[in-house]
Amino acid sequence: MSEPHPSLSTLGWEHFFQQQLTRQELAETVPVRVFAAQGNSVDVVGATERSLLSLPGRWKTLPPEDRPTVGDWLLLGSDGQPARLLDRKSVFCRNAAGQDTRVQLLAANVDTLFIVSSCNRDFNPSRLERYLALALEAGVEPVMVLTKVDLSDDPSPFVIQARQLRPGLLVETINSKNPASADMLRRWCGVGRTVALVGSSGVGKSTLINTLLAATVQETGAIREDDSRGRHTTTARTLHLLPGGGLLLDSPGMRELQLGDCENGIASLFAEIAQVARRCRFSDCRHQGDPGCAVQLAVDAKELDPRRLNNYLKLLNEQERNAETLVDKHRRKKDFGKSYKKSMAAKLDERSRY
Ligand SMILES: Nc1nc2c(ncn2[C@@H]2O[C@H](COP(=O)(O)OP(=O)(O)OP(=O)(O)O)[C@@H](O)[C@H]2O)c(=O)[nH]1
Ligand SMILES: [Mg+2]
Ligand SMILES: [Zn+2]
Repeated sequence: MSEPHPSLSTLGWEHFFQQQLTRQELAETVPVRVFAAQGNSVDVVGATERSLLSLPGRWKTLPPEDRPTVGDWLLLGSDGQPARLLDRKSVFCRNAAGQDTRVQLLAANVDTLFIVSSCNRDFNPSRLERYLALALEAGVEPVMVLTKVDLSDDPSPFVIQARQLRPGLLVETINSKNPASADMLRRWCGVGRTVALVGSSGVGKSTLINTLLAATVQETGAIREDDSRGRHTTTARTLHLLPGGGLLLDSPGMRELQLGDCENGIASLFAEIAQVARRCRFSDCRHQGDPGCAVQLAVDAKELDPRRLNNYLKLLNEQERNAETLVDKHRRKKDFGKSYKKSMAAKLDERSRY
């Protein structure tokens, strides 16, 4: 017996997407959600079908941010081919790893980000701050999920450290292998809600997804004994529909999360530093031994955490290194804005004729 197809709202369809369609598109196109995207092929799920499509030639020349990524909504034309990519509610991107300075999209239309870390040697506050900055930049609610609580004699130091990363941050401790323990995460997995799981390799993202799905859909792999690191078992980003509603996005543990355009996310995450920095003598103070630096004074007085200051400066530097890319990106955004406005004007024009 084949499984019943999910409704569009189960897949995360909402007014925000619906209102982007012209009358003609409403009549002639079919919305589908991208469950996986690899190269030029996209695995899409709609209310009546699931199919693996090849992107038509014209999509291949588009900049990465205008091509479909996992979580995106696409309109399929009457020929069954992708016709248009809908505007995103939220998007995660990073600068591609290594020398490549291009932007790489990680996921779109995510409601909640589970930042997964385990209660062991792999726990690293500065790395978690990268993910937090990413979530805040995208306007997506972050939840810190600390796994392997069953292997820890006392998980409380990890919880305390995680809570210090951001005032009011939600921190959950679980055993990813235990359904009763993982259940507490279901409150973020309501019908049509999309949760993305990120974190280093081996922290238990795929294990958690299997447990919540009550099925083994994702392969998992043992971590290395010597340093608790994972073996990069998951290699692609994929969406999974939970039987009771909700969508989970598994992703490969990242070796390197190079932050791209993340200025606002960083400012929001390190708000306490920005607040003290207003008292620095010079408005362009780098907080690195500059005269009259209030931030340095606050660190000396133990009012600011030196680790946080270091990470803040490091992430800001990363921004500057990526500046050239960002200039390109902003130019593209501007061009995109122009064409978007033009298409919106055309759409409104079309509507006013009915
Ligand atoms: N005891 C215990 N083991 C866990 C827990 N979570 C994950 N594991 C184990 O940790 C190992 C790695 O889990 P995965 O789910 O493959 O980790 P991942 O985050 O998906 O890793 P990548 O796909 O490499 O990014 C597996 O052997 C899991 O069985 C947990 O909460 N408790
Ligand atoms: Mg995995
Ligand atoms: Zn300063």
